[in-house]
Amino acid sequence: MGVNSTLVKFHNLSIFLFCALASLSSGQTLREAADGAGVLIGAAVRPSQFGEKQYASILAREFNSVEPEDAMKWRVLRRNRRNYDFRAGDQVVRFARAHRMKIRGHCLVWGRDNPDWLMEGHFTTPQLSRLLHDHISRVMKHYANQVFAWDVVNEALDENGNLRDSIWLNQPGIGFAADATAYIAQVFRWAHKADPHALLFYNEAEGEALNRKSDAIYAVVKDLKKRGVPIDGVGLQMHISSDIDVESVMPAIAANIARLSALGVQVHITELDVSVPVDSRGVARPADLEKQADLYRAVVRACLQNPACTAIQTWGFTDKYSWIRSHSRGTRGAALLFDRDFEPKRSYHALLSELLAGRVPKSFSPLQRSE
Ligand code: 9MR
Repeated sequence: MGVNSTLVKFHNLSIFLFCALASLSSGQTLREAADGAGVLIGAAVRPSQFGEKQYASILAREFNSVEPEDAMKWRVLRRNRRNYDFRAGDQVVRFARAHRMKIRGHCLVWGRDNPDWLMEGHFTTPQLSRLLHDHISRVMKHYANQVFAWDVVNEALDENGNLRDSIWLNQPGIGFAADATAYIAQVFRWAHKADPHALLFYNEAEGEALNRKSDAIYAVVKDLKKRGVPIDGVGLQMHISSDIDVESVMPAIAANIARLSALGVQVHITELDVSVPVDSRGVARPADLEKQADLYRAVVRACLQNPACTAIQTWGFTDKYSWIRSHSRGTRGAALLFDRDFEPKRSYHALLSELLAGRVPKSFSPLQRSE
């Protein structure tokens, strides 16, 4: 190992120790720091884990907001056509209320993860339209006054920024296949009617920086605003990898948040995780965990810089439970703030110190509709 790389490692280690000590001596949790900064810090949760003591206590201590990772999806709520099964979603609501946390709802309209009876039911357009309208109304009314913001539509665009074929758009769709975003406009209107107080979000993947996809998201939101559609925000998922170059990507993310906020919508970072390469035992290299911490820090900074970026949510919080390992067939993982033994990682300390650094005061309440 050369002298330079030893020096770099020593430098990085000192920064880590400094941040860790600073956050320990501040004695503050993410939740307290986020309350101070006026931003929501959330995590996607699995209610089946609430009985696990460490899981529940860290979640309640460190976060002021939760979102069910799967419990409010069609697959879970609509196991069969006749009944709505709110049990898992209600568990999330009970946990959040007991610990005074906000709840984001996810998600009402998505082409994926729908039950077989729906996907294979050969429904006609009028039948599908009725089914979706009924779903949005029932679910939003059930969770009215509990869920403050909903991902109404999730991932309607493909990687090139074109509308994805889906049961809701054109297979056979709910009746608007000829007019690009009209089906999105329709479901936002239904959602607003069902719960006029809820904040309504369009949630999307891979559109965080400046690229074809984020251009398309921008164009869709601009168009919806022009049509007077009640949309309050854009969810930028932020599933990113430690391989990306923090220096070049972060200015683009900040610029993207800025252009969206100029349209008059809020931005939530909805599904943040930073995956790193792992070995067969799921262990990551320290250097990658350092890069990961830098990326967490930079994402939080990009959000806090803009008063319209009002929530930062990670997709889970412990490496014990994350979608990444199975998704990457075991090659990546360790993407979250706490390790598999619930110990806070460098990324935790990076995020905490960034939240403690504070933010510009907001000009509106992030929890209410601004009309
Ligand atoms: O993490 C979620 C996993 O448990 C589910 O099996 C999967 C399919 O419903 O969805 C995962 O979450 C996705 C989220 O709902 C939308 N954005 C991408 C997320 C990761 O795939």
